[in-house]
Amino acid sequence: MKPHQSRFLDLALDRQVLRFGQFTLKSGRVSPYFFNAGLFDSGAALGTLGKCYAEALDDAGLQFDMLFGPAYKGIPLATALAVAMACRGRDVPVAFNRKEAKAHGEGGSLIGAPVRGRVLIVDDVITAGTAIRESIGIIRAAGGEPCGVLIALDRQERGQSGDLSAAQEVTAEFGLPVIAVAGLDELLAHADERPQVAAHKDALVSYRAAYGSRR
Ligand code: OMP
Repeated sequence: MKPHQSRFLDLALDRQVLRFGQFTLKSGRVSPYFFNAGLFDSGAALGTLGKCYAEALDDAGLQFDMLFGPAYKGIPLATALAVAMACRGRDVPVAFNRKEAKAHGEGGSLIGAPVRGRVLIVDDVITAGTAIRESIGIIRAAGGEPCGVLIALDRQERGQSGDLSAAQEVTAEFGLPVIAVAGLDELLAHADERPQVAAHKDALVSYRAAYGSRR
């Protein structure tokens, strides 16, 4: 596990972004853990998260022209990454969408920099990939070309087609790399070092056996 992955998981645990219990997901699956990125809710938390995203991107070496944060949770996440990148000397344009188009004032459903060139989608978590598919459509309709997806946590669950994870399906279907700061694999590795995770390791392993990707 890389240092930024461990820092990210510790932050998520400290801030209760990562919680254990029984949670019904958008997919209907009942999960022993949930990742609520809305609880990265202070400047310090978003600052650390932004740096973790930036380090995951460095590792991946992906080329892109701008960032897109899907409403709502992706908005502060893409912004945090943009600020982290600016602190490292790259001023990257950032845009995001509204869920409901605005009919007055500047109008439209996109906010921020014009959507063009190679667009990196920045979001919180991928389970079945529905949210990512929506973003791809929004970016293309606006004239940009999605070039990849950066998420905080990859739950590494099977998508719609069978053995592949939802992230692997997005790559297979759209040719887009999906980069995650950490995945269920890293969370399980972290369980061996952090007692608050260790207590839930068996439940996590059973869940992965039921719904985890097989490749
Ligand atoms: P997919 O659209 O199925 O990939 O699921 C992503 C969305 O699921 C997120 O944007 C959240 O709305 C929600 N979610 C979480 O936020 N955290 C989780 O741990 C799991 C889910 C989920 O419902 O699968």
